[in-house]
Amino acid sequence: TDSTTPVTPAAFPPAFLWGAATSAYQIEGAVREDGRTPSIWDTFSHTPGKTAGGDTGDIAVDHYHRYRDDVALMAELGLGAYRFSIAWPRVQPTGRGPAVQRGLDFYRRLVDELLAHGIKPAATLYHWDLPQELEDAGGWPERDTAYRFAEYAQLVGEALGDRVEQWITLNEPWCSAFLGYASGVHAPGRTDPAASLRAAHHLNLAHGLGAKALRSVMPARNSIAISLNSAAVRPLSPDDPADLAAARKIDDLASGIFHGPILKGAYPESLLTATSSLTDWSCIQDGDLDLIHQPLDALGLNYYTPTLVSAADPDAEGPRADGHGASEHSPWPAADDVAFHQVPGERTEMGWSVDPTGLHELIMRYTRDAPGLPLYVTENGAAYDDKPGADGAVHDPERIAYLHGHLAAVRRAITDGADVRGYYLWSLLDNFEWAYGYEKRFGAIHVDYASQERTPKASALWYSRAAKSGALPGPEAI
Ligand code: GBH
Repeated sequence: TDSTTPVTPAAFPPAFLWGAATSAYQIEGAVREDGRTPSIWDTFSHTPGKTAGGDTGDIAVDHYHRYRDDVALMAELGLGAYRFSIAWPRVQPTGRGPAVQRGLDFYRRLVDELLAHGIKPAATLYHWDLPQELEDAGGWPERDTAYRFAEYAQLVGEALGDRVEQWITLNEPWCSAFLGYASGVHAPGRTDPAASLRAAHHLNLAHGLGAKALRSVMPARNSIAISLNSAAVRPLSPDDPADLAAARKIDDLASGIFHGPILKGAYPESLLTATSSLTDWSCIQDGDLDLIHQPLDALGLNYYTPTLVSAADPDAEGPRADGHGASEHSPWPAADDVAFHQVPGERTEMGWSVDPTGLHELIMRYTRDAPGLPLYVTENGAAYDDKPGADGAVHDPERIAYLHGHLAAVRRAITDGADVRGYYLWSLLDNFEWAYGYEKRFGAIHVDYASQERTPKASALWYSRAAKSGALPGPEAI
C-alpha cells in the first residue's frame, strides 16, 4: 500500500485520507421529519438539568436541510473523506421492523453528494442515539438490544453497502456504557455501575453481530471497523507500584474491556476480577466471545487528551479532575481506589490538556495490539472560544497549534512503523456538544446558531492546505 512508500518528513503517504467527522444527533436537527422518532438523546436533552442551558439537538446546525451546502464546503476545503453517523431512529423508528425508506433516502442523497465531489464517505452506524423504545425495553444492559442492532446494521448495509466502502459499527462504546449507565452524564442518564458493565458486554456483542450482519449483505471490498476512545493512561508516579496498579485498572476499564474481546476474543482476567464485587459476568454466554471476535478490516481511534491516575488516599475525597463531569457518580465501576488528576500544561475550553504524545503512544499501542490492521484516527480536535472578529473571520491559532501538534504525532507514528491511513478532524462544524450543549465549539467551520451561517475558521484554511498538499504547513502558516 501507499503507507509503505517513502515520504519526506513533513509529507504524508500519498493515499492518506484527510477527513472531518460529525455525528447525526449533533448536527442534523429535523428530529421529527420523515418518520424519525425520539432517541435517548431527545429524551435526555429535553429533561431539565441534563444539558447546559437546556440545549437540545432539535435544530442543531440544520444539516438535514443544508447537507448540500455542507458538502460543497468540504469540497472547497479539499477534504478527501467525511465520517458521519446514521440515526437509528430515522431508519427503524421503534428499533424494530422494516426500514423507513424516507429515512434512508437522506443518507443516500448525502452519500451521492459526497461521491459526486470525490469525497469518500465513512459511515458510523451508532453514535449514541438509541431509539427510545429500545431503552424503554431495557437499553444496552439488556441482551436483546445487541440483536436489534444487528438487524438495523443489516438494513443499513443493504441500502448503502453499494456506495459506502468504509463502515464503523460503534462510536466509543465506553461512553455509551459508562457515561450513559454509570455516571449518567450522557443519555439515558442512569447511574447503575453493574448495569454499565452489562451494557459494555452487550455493546461488544452488538459490534460482533453487527459486523457479521454487514458482511453478509455487503460487497467484500468494503471495510468494517470500530471507533474506540481507548485512553492513554499514565501513572502519576511511574515508580510507585500502587500508581502503576491504578493505571492498569483504568486501562482495563477504558481499553481492555473492548480490545480484549474484540481483538483477542477474551476479557482481561484482571478486569473480571476487579469488577467481581459488582457482577459475576453471567451476561457472557457461551459463544459470545467468538461472535465478538469478528475479523476486522481496520481500527478507528478517537483521541483528545491523556488520563493521569494514582492510587487514591482511602481517607481523602480524591481529586475528581477527570471522569466525573457534573455527576456525583463515577464512570469507572469498582475503581474507588483510583484518583484522577489534571494533566499539567495548556488546556482547551473543555479543560482537557493538550498532549500530542498521548496520540503517538496510543497509535503505537494499537500497532502492537492489532498487528497488520490499518488504523484511522477517527476523531481528534479541540474546543476553543471562537468568535468572528471585526473582519468577519474567525482566528483560532490555538486550534491550528493543536491540529499541527497532533498531526505531527501521527506522522511520527507512521515513521515509527504504524499503518495509519487517515485522520478525521473532530469536527467539521460547530455542533451540539452533548451535555455541554452549544457552549463548546469543536468545529473547523464556525456556525452562527441564530442565522445558521457557516464561516470556515482559520484552522479550516490551515487544514485545507494540509489536505490539498498532503503535507503539514507550519502552525504559523495562516
Ligand atoms: C467524542 O467523545 C465524541 O465521539 C464526539 O461525539 C464528541 O463531540 C467529541 O468527542 C468531543 O467531546 O469523560 O470525563 O472521563 C469524547 C468523549 C471525552 C470521553 C474525554 C472520555 C475523558 C474524560 N470523551 N473523556 S471523562
